[in-house]
Amino acid sequence: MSKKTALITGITGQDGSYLAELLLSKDYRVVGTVRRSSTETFERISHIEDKLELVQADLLDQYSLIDAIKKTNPDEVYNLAAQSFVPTSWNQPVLTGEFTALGVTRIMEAIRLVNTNIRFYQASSSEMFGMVRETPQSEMTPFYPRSPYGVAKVYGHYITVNYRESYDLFACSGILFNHESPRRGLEFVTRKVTDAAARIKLGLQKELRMGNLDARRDWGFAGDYVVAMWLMLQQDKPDDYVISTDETHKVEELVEVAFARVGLDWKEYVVQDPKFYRPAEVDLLVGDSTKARTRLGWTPEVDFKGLVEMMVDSDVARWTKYLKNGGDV
Ligand code: NDP
Ligand code: GDR
Repeated sequence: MSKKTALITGITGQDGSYLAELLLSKDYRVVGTVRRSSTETFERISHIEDKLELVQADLLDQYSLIDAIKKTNPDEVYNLAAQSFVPTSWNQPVLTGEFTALGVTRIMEAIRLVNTNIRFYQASSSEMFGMVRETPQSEMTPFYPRSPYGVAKVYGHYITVNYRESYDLFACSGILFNHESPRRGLEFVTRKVTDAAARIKLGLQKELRMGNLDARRDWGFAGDYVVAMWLMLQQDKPDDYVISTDETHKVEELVEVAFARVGLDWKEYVVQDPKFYRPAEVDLLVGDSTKARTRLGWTPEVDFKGLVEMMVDSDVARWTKYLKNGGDV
């Protein structure tokens, strides 16, 4: 049998890099879309770049998406690209809607025009549950998004469901709860905390300014979550799945575990700063991933403490190398 081809939008992001590694290990031909920038943002895929094909495309540009799909002829398309940082969605709500909502329609239109046999994965989010209507949250829980990002993801989810029902596309929406890794962007809370704990331990930073420490999230490991994305596209029928650890922890616990890993008491370093509070907060998220566990046979392998410690250790190693090399990472 010939190799399967997967096309990943957002390959330069956290999830794109882990998914590319997974698919390469399964002997896929892996194509990623990248957008033009004055400096390359390929840090997360530099270790596998020679095994990937990269094509230029932007979620804002319909023709570039059609062209990318036509030229590369994928069996599977994973739409991971988005404006993914919740606070930015209040500063750039229209752009967030263009990327994160309408971008999904553009890529599905490209699939519909080029080849309706392509299997499609949409990166939906637990942020769609927002002010939660029930706890824990499952595929049946109504949405109540609390940010322009969450609203845009609800659109992305429903357009995926609608194209599946309108055009009989094999289109799946993965409703993924927060997932993190040493490759997480530095502005997200987990990485902000693990990076700061490492820097404070090594004398590179004095304090950590934080927003709401009472928010609760269901945090898992990105490497586990990309397996669920792939499994969704290997089933007989397309469907939507919640992917989560089914455990919730406060931001305060995250800070405590991260600082404890480097032998520090977080209370001596963490300062609360109104700048990091959001206009509307999502207070509590905890998933019910029973459907994914029973139908896909998926289970996460890394737990909360293991995840935070993995990230702290990685940041300590990175900054230790920086200091050893006289300020060059
Ligand atoms: P990242 O922010 O790390 O990566 C986002 C990717 O999207 C980058 O590759 C970025 O490219 C690309 N991108 C942004 N805008 C455009 C555009 N206009 N055209 C083409 N590419 C674009 O996100 P994650 O890897 O963490 O998340 C992947 C997806 O999953 C996102 O859709 C996110 O919203 C969603 N999600 C994430 C969760 C999480 O906890 N991580 C949970 C639930 C959903 P560039 O490098 O050029 O900026
Ligand atoms: P989230 O992730 O908004 O859940 O979206 P983030 O890590 O940004 O925030 C999680 C919670 O931590 C609280 N918080 C802070 N957050 C940040 N970034 N910085 C701070 O200083 C800080 N202090 C407290 C927040 O208020 C929030 O409650 C992520 C993204 O990856 C989305 O793309 C994805 O869809 C969802 O997860 C599931």
